[in-house]
Amino acid sequence: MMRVDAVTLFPAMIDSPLSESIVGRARAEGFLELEFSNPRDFTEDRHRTVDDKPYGGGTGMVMMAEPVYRAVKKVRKKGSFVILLTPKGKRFDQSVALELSKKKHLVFICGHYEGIDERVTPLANMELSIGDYVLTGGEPAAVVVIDAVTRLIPGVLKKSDATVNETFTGGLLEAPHYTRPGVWRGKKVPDALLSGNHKLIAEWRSAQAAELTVKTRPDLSAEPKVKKPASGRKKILS
Ligand code: 6GU
Repeated sequence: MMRVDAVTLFPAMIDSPLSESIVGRARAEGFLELEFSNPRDFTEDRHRTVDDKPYGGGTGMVMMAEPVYRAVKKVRKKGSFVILLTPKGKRFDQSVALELSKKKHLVFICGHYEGIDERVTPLANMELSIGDYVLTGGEPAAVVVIDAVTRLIPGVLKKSDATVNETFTGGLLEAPHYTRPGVWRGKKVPDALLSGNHKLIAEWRSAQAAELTVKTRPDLSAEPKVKKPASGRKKILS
């Protein structure tokens, strides 16, 4: 079981997509407990103000520190792992998903508008981005991260095999999949998959995976199986 709290002004942007399909079932079956904490509920002025103009000028609005701080404090416990979603964060990938899937309690802080007052960033144990493009807020990124993490929680997927052979876990893209009919609009399923020979099928799949990866993601082919230690400064014997 994993507990996740999302600190967001727009909980429905996260709740709704994560109520469907596999994650929806994981929630219904108690593998994932997802709750929301809205900074707007922690304001005290008549207009329940959560944002203000940026100091120094510029476009857009900035989320105020205090309502976010109070919303986080309400849900954070000892042992919580707090993640700030921001395009400035570390790039999210399958290895980060695997790391997060081992935590008992995750708290996601979703910025909206131009971002959150910088002074709340020390609340976070990690800053995460889902890629090099700009979203309207951290909410769609929270959906992506929670989805990728939930399917790694033991018991959520029927065959845990599905999480070891798949794309990225082995550092490669997956071989293509086919299902019935054997011939569809003149297109045949590759012979190897119809052979019933498990060794042949495994060999065909690794060859396909290698070829596909070199062709479309040469950056993944180049990546070492075991991450090299950060280069740059070499350790000096003293
Ligand atoms: Cl985490 N937030 C926003 N606003 N934009 C993003 C992102 C996060 N990751 C990629 N783009």
